[in-house]
Amino acid sequence: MHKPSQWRGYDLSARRAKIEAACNLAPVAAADDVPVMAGTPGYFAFAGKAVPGDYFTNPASMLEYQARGYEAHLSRVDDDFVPYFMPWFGTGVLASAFGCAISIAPGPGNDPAVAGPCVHSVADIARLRLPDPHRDGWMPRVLDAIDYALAHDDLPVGLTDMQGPLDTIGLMCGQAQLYQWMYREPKMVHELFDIVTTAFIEWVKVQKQHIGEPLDASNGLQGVWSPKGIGVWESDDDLVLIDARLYEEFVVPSVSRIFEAFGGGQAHFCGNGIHQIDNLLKIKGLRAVSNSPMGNFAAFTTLRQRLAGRSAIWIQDSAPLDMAGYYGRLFAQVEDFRGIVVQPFVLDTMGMDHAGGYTAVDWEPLEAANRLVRTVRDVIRRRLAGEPTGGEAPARPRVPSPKKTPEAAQIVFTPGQQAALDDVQDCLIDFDGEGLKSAIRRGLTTGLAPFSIVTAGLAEGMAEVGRLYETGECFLPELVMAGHTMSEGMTVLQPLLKAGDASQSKGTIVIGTVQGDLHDIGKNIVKTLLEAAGFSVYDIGIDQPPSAFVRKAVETHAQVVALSALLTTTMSNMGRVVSALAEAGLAGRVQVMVGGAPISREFADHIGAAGYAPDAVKAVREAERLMALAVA
Ligand code: B1M
Repeated sequence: MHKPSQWRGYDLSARRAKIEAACNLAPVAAADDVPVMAGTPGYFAFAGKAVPGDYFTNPASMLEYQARGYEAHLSRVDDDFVPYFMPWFGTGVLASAFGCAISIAPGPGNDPAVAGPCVHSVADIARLRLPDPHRDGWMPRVLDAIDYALAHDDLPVGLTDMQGPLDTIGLMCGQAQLYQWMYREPKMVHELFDIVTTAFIEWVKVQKQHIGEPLDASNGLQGVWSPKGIGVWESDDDLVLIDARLYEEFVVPSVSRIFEAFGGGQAHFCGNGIHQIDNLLKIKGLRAVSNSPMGNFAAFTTLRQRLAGRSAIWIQDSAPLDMAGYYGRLFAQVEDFRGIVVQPFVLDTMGMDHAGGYTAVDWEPLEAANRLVRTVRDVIRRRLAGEPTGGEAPARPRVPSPKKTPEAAQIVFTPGQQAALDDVQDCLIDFDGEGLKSAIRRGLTTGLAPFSIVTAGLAEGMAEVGRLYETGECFLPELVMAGHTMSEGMTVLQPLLKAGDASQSKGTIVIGTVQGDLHDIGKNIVKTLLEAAGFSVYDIGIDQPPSAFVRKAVETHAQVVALSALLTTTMSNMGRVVSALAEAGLAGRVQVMVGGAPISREFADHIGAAGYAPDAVKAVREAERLMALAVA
């Protein structure tokens, strides 16, 4: 590998040696032994102030932006960062090569991402072919950027973003669909993992050939120079969404294959993945885990304790606003800093709060980076000296069990009816669609009203699944499967409800993700559960402007418009939809419900949205409440 010891006069070898020691789990005697590197400039466009408009279309522009940024970084920031050119084209390059369209939300500060699934059926899977990196999707752009950088600068060049097979297949199929197939079509999903894993390996090999780096080391893996033994990086963000059994069956063999091909590797995820620790340790060749704890100090402590001595851990949060408080709490219980690499991204306009949320900042990134590095080293120094770090790990609030709904609590059922309702709930929780239909039919023969079967049977079963979801005893695939099973049961009840007493409990909902935002996993779950509960739902997709919501609401005579957003930068677009509905004369007639990780009831109040739900289960109840409010 071409491994210059200097770049533009800055010595890189000591930095590399430090990272190598950490990755080899060498003992840490002093704070300075722990590599600390602040990622500036972010190669992301997200929250970037000065990313050029032609960043993704002109390799010269990308190279110039990064090289200029790294030079400024090296001259000002006293850290262990090893610069390299990151051919960054967002998170959908591999999926695009299988046929997914890529879109870049309009406006500055947006990154390319998959615009929607490209696999809709089993037949689509049979048609998939291994991509040609010189022809398919956005792969040629990555290779062009690599070649350009090598020809025009002596900056080392690293790999593009590498979403792993789980994330990539989620993007290709849509996560909600994938999770159902994991249960219903496991053989087909194994085939999908097989072809995507092969494509992943081939894609990394082609990039490495162009770069001229060995298989088992890299100039750069998502921000970090990587020594021999860590040849590849794969993002496994969706591991937080699925349970350990599914991950072990589908993902562990695939990631093991990848890491074996590159002499070892590093797996990344954001958030709390402690339910997957045993699985991570089963991955052959796992040398490092990169994690954004996102303010979950207890989960990080557990992860750290379980990985200690077995794998390095790269901490990859966005830079926190309260640096001393954040790292004080994060490291409060770390006994041994072996294998720890601290690698925050200092974004130009966003910082992270203690809860992992993002808040606008007006800091000068290089000043913030220097402050961050000094703070982290000081916290580590205090911890090593046995002094308090200023952070006691707080107890995380326990999720309360849901109370029975008033209707369900008030109605008294005969023993036969109660037995039928129990069967309905059991079948729902077991994802047994056929059994559920039979249980519903049995319930009807005991004299149960269809609406009672919905509220006291299906809704109670869903509430139980929701409770298990909130307490981490089940995960998204199970929520999706329960929603799907409920829809199957509803096929028996729907015709009866149409003629019967519960027609007012249904209504029309337009749902979508707001402009600038391409996240749709949560929105799709909400949609599934709303449909399962008997609403007519029109899904207008992701990245939708206010006019699209208004148009669809008018066309479908919707009573509720449901908006989802995952990015702090796109939350404000929800307010624009509220205004657009008012301008179209629909205020009051159409109620707005908002949701998504950064959204709160206070925010909903602030933008004038009557409805808010923190999760998909509560979204159904909230939609029912809003239906009653919508003025005909
Ligand atoms: Co993105 N991403 N992402 N990402 N991503 C987050 C959200 C982030 C927190 C990661 C991080 O910083 N560590 C961060 C956002 C920071 C912020 O602004 N607060 C982030 C970022 C920065 C980005 C990019 C900008 C990264 C980049 O390219 N530079 C980019 C953005 C592209 C764009 O949108 N323009 C990006 C891209 C992606 C992927 C494409 C790779 C992928 C999305 C795939 C997809 O959606 N099809 C992705 C993913 C998967 C995530 C994480 C890992 C998971 C999000 C998720 O789906 N959660 C996330 C980090 C994390 O949380 N661990 C992250 C599961 C889902 C079920 O939860 O959507 O909250 P959620 O839905 C819940 C509730 O919120 C609620 O019900 C759902 C189920 O209970 N709910 C509603 C949702 N909508 C509702 C509507 C309602 C009611 C309830 O009524 C209408």
